[in-house]
Amino acid sequence: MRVFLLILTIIATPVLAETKIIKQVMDMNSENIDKMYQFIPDYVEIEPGDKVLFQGTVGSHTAHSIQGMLPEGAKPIMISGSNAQEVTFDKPGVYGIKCKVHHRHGMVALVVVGDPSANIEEARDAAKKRVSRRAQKKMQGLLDQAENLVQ
Ligand SMILES: [Cu+2]
Repeated sequence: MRVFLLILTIIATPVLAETKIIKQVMDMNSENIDKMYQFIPDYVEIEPGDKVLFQGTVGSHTAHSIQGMLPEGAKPIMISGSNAQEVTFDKPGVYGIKCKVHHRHGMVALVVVGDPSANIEEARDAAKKRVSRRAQKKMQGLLDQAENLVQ
């Protein structure tokens, strides 16, 4: 009986994993080109095992990992042509994400999973080479934000 109750308790305990949403948006009415193509939000903090739901990866928008901006062993993110796709982030560190079409207009985002120290320095170096000039300041700012979480 006790074992049965224990099993029941385990089954009934809700999984604590969280899901955050990142939307891809296009605002052709914006006067500022940096605001025309965006991930909103462009920065999220989650814990290992949590998920991000990428929404609006349609039309010309995509969500792709930026080369060198993901923890070792993590699977690169490659989403296109999907209105809603969930990604589970298991490995701690920072994940740079770009829209392949609009990253040159500043369309980049950063997902921080747990302690960013796993790869934040490598990611910063990679960003200098792999992120477009227009998105550079934004991405370095997002990395600065993540740096505050280093334990
Ligand atoms: Cu885009």
